[in-house]
Amino acid sequence: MTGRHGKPLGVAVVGYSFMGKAHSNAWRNVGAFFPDTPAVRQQVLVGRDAAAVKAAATRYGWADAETDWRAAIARDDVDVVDICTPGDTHAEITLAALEAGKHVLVEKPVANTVAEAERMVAAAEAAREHGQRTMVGFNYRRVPALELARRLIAEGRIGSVRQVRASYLQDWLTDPAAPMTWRLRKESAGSGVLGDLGSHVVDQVQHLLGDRVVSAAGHLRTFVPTRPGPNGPERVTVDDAAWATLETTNGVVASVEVSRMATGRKNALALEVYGDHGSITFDLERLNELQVLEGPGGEAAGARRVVVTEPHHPWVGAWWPPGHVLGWDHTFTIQAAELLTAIASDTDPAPSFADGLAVQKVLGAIEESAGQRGGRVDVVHTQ
Ligand code: SOE
Repeated sequence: MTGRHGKPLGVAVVGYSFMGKAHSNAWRNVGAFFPDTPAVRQQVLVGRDAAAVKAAATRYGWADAETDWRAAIARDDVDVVDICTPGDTHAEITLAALEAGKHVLVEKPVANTVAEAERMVAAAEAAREHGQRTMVGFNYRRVPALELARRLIAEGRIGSVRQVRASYLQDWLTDPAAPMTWRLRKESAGSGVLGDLGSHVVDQVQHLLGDRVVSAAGHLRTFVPTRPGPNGPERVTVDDAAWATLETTNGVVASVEVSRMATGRKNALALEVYGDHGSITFDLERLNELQVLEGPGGEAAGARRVVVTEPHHPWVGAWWPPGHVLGWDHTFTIQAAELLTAIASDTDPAPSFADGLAVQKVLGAIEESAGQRGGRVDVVHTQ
């Protein structure tokens, strides 16, 4: 299958480090595993360091490298702009790409502020009239086990949900000598672990429940206030860890805990959903599994381990035979496939920019609450 003009859809990825690499791998593989999606051509990889971006482009299979994202967006052979840059540039690049008539995929969090996210939603709505599609890269929505969990919850298999326990813990900042990065500066990252990992968690809470968070109480903490910077010690201006309790429209209470200083935890996203007659739990470090308890059961009741590798499980049929597990990188390939499918079928892909904005509002409420010693703050959704 080809793009709308009979030619492969040209893709530009802006950013070539960790996320740019993950997305490059996705664009490279998507056609092989999802042959019914429109064909793509890896047209151009964008980065500021000419030599480094050129080397990355060669390594990851891009036709060209470019140091100016505006030049990449202006190209006629680019149809999709995929933004993998720090959050402070998301709004500017997105608005320019939409203005230039492109489809846009933007990494999470959608933006650094609610105001920026609102501008992006408005621009996406206008561009939609011209058939342009927009999507936020909450890649954990593409973990087959989590999509199965969402479907089971929606079918009422664990009953009416009362509470959620959600955490996302990493430890790459445990050492106080770990150097400054853009992720630790408010001007580039917007917030610390709250936006980086908290955004995934809040999106999962809302997505798994099909519900919106309507109030939040939060607490933020920066454990290491200065770190070695390029010009000597530099102040860390964002949070290292964050905690929150959230309430949803349907009265579900979720506890959230995120940290990049949880010694020994590498990339531990854990989600536990408790209903009135069952529960579902998930741990990203065991990505192909769900623990499911359906109904109260009898003497031998207990959660059963479901290995989510059957061809009828979400997206799994595109990959390997049962038991041949998937990994973190597959989520990005599935994400690319979902966007391409939406482009080909003229439908709205999810997660939308409005979903990104809904997350941003919750993050904003957590920050506001933390600034007033944890008082509960309402979240008002207009979409
Ligand atoms: C760094 O904490 C990071 O790369 C996040 O930015 C990603 O969203 C997460 O998936 C893995 O960790």
